[in-house]
Amino acid sequence: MPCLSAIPVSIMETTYIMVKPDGVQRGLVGEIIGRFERKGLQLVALKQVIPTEEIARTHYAVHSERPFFPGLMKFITSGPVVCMAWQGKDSISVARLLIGPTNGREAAPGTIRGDFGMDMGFNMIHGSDAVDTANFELNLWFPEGLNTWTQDSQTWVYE
Ligand code: IDP
Ligand code: MG
Repeated sequence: MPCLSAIPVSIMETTYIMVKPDGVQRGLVGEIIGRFERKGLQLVALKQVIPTEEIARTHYAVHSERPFFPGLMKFITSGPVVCMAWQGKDSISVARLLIGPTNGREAAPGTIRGDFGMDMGFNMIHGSDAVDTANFELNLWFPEGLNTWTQDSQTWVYE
């Protein structure tokens, strides 16, 4: 008998994705949204905001003692970001694969950072890294809540 418990269980998740000010300034919003759509993820919230110092600090609180933190705050509050929530099986890790590693110079071609990025701070996009951080970030940026809707094409995305 195969050991079924060894098979990883895929669960429906929602991840917080944000196009950072450099991605918005460079006109990459449509390109980035297109990649998430084409992958088969479902959009459940979307808006453009100019982050306040307070929301930026809360979002990146885990990095508050790092030397790059002041620069990161200046960057994130410098202009509009595009906030999104994307739903799908394992959407948190799937999104991180689409995004690629932090430094664009080390990110593989085919990933968003690998295709468009050349730096560490200016890396165009944020994606939640775990279920608890995703929930924290979704509540922070979307206190109004997310949309619940049925996307008919999802029946052709999952077997
Ligand atoms: P991640 O976005 O790939 O999860 P984190 O390590 O969580 O990367 O860092 C959060 C953000 O802080 C990065 O996306 C990047 O914009 C910025 N950052 C991280 N490390 C550096 C650095 O060494 N110099 C400048 N900015 C950095
Ligand atoms: Mg991170």
